[in-house]
Amino acid sequence: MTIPVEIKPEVKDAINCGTPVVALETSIVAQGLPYPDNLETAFEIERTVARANATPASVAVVGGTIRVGLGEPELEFLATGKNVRKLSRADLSTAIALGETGATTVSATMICAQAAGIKVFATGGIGGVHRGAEVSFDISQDLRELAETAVIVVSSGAKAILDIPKTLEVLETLGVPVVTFGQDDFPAFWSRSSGMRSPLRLDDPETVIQAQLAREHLGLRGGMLVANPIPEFAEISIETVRYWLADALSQAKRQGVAGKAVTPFLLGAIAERSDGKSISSNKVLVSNNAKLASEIAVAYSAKLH
Ligand code: PSU
Ligand code: MN
Repeated sequence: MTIPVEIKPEVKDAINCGTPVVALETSIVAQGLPYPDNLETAFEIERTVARANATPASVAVVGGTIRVGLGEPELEFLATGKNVRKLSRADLSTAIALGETGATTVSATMICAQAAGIKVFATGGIGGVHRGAEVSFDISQDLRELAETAVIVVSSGAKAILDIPKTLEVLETLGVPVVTFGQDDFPAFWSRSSGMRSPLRLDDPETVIQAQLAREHLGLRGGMLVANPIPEFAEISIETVRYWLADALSQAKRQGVAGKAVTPFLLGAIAERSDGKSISSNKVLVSNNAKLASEIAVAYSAKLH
C-alpha cells in the first residue's frame, strides 16, 4: 500500500526546484475560528506567504488523501462544513483508511509537511500542556511532534489558555529548541510576553534555519519551535486575557468539556467574552507568523542553491 499524498502542482514544482515553501494548518480554519473569519484568515495567510516570495501549502485530508496545497473549494469546505474532523497525529491513519475528510492540527500538519519535503510551517499557537493537566493529563500531541518531526514551526508562543510554564518544561524535557524571535521573553499568543523568559533567542531567519540544519547534521530528530510575538498594535494585555480566560475555564469545567473539544471551546468562549477582539488579534498574529515563516523558507532556499 502506498500512502495517498497529493501535492498541488505549484507546490510540487517549488519543492522540486528548492524555491521557498511554507506549510499551513487547517484546524485553525475548521475548529479555531468562526465563519467567515476562518475563511478570510485562510486566504489572507496564503496571500501573505505569496507576497513574501514563498509558495503556501495548506494541508488537510480530503476523502482519505493527504492534500498538500489546497484550492479555494477545499478551504471553503473546511471553513463552512459542519462537523469537519480535527485530525492530529493519532487520527491520520484511520482518516486515510476510512476515506475521511478532516482538518489537520499542528502535529498532523508537521507529519504531512515532512512527507512532502517542506521544512517550514506557520500557525497561530501550538497546543501544549493544559491548565490542570496534573489531573486531566491533557497534553497536546503537538509537543511530542516537535521532538519527532524535522519541521520548523512558527507560532506566537503557546496559547494563553494553556499552562505556559509547564508547556516550556515539557518542551525542555523533550529536547525541543524553543527560540523566541527578536525578544527575550516567551510570548503568550495574544500578548507579547508571557512573563516567562524564552529558553533561547534568535534575531534573524538565517540563523533559525542554520540551527535546524545543525540539529539534523547532529543526527537529532525533531524540529524547532520559533515563537514570534504578536505585533504591538494588535496585542491584548495578559491581564485582560486572564480575566476573559477565568470565565472560559469555569464554563468549560461546568460543561465537562474534555479531549479534542477543549481548545476549540476555550477559543470560542474567549471570542465571545472579548466581543471578537481575540479573533481580530488572532488573525493578525497568524499572518505575522506566515511572514516570518516565509523569510525562514527563503533563507533555507538560498542554502539549497
Ligand atoms: N492555533 C490557532 N488556533 C487553533 C490552533 C492553533 O491560532 O485552533 C489549533 C492547532 O491546530 C493546534 C490545536 O495544533 O489547536 C491544538 O489542539 P489540542 O490542544 O487539542 O492538541
Ligand atoms: Mn488535548
